[in-house]
Amino acid sequence: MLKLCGFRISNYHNKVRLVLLERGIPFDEDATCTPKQSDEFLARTPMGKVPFLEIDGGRRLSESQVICEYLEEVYPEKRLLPKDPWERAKVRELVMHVELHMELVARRLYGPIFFKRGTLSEETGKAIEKDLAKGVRAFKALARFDPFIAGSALTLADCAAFVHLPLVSLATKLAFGGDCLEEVAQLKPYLKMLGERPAFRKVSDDRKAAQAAAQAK
Ligand SMILES: N[C@@H](CCC(=O)N[C@@H](CS)C(=O)NCC(=O)O)C(=O)O
Repeated sequence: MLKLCGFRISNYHNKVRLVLLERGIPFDEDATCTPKQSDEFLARTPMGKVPFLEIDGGRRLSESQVICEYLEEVYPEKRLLPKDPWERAKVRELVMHVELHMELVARRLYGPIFFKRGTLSEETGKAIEKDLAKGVRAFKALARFDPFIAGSALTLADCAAFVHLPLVSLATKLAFGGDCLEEVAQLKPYLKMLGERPAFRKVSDDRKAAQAAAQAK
């Protein structure tokens, strides 16, 4: 049995949860795992990050993309990576660009913006804006919106885009007063279209509920 460990506000946790739900793969979830640097937690996930997957209570796997690709190989139903090697690589390319050149860059804003942790110097802000502009340019060059970002079929790239891009938009709006993704005109209708799929709607509703519960605490 699979157990997904993390919390439902985490975009990376939600990416894996989305894949599991969309593909109809049965799983348990421990949604109370928050990142820690304790020895006990590091023994379960080596960077102290979430999500991680526990398999049959013993084996563990970290890194959301590695988990999604493991699920792809082990569960043949309703795959989210195309069979053709070129098309597969293009999906991975999109995921990599969204995560490495957009989400990870915007993530440097989350501490000061969302958690009042640290401050954002003008110099750092400018560097982030510059790097994000490159990421957005690359995304615009790669995303097909046909109607999915890698083409006519839903893929892992859509799961990544759905959880990460709204966060990138929000963080840049709050930090810089403007959404760095505003110029990608197809993005809003695309995210709305994805949000109408039951698995995507569920992950989104559960994230909002988890956020409301965290705020109430
Ligand atoms: N590359 C990792 C990123 C996971 C990640 O950054 N998770 C966040 C929560 S959304 C976390 O655990 N942060 C704690 C930390 O960075 O120490 C993945 O794809 O799983």
